[in-house]
Amino acid sequence: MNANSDVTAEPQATHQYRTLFISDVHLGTRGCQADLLLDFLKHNESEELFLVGDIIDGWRLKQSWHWPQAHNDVVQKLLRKVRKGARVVFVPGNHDEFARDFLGLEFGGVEVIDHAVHETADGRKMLVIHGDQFDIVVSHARWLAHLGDWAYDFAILINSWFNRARRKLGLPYWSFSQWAKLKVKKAVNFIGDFERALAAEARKRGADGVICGHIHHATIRDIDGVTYVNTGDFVESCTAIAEHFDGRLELIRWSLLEHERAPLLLSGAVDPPEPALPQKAAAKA
Ligand SMILES: [Mn+2]
Repeated sequence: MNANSDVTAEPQATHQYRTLFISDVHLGTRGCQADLLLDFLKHNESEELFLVGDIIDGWRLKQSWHWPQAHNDVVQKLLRKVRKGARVVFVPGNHDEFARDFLGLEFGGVEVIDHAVHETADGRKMLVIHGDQFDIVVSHARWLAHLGDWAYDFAILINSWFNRARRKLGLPYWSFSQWAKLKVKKAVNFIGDFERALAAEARKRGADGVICGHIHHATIRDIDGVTYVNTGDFVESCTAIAEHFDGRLELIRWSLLEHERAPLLLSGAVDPPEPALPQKAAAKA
C-alpha cells in the first residue's frame, strides 16, 4: 500500500511557493469543492498561507448543517500546516464574518486579522482583504444578498405563472431568460465596479496592489497602475494565487484530482508539475 502511494506520488511532486492565497472555499455548503482543495493543499506548500475570507460559510450553517468529513479534513490540513511551521493568516469575509469578532486572536496558530499588507519578495506592498467591504450590495443591502441565493429558482417559478396570466390576457410571452441575460450584463458591470473600487482602495492606502476574493472571479491584472489580484474560489473555478520566491504572482487552476491528473500527465496533455518555471509569465488570467 505504502509502496503504491509512493509510486503515484512521484510524478505529483509538491510545489513550493513563498506564499499562497485562497478564498471563498465556503466550507459548510454543498458547493464547496473540499476534495479538490484537500488535493491542492496536499500538493502545494508555502511559507505563508493567506485565507482571504469566506472560508467557512456561516450564513448557510445557520440554516442547514452540511459538514462532511472532507470539510473537517480541510480544517485539520490547515492546522497541520501551522504545526509544520507555515504562517497561516485568516482574513474573514462576509460569509464568515462571525470571525470578525475575534480579530487579533489566534486559533490553533491561525492569525485572524481584518486585512493585511503583504510585501512580495520583489518589494511590492499588497493589500490583502476579502473585499465585501467594497461591494455595495453586501454592505448596504444585506437582505438583497441573502435573497440572491434562492431568488433565481423562485423567479423561474413566478415566470411560468406570470406568462400563464399574460396568455389569458392575450399578451405575448415575456422571457425570463432574456431578462436574466440583461441582469448578467449588469453583473459584468458589477465585477468591473468591484475591481476598480478595490484597486482604488489599494492606491488610497499607498499599496502597489490588492489581493482579494469575494466575487469568485480569479484574475491577475493591472488596473490603472495597480496590480489587481483576485484569488477566485473553491466552489466553481477552484483557483488560488501563488507567489513564487522571486515575488512573481501566478494564478493556479486546480480542477482535477490527483488520479485524474496522472493519466493526462503521462499522455503529455498537461504540463508536468513545475519546480519553478521562469518562462511561465505572471499573469495567466
Ligand atoms: Mn464574500
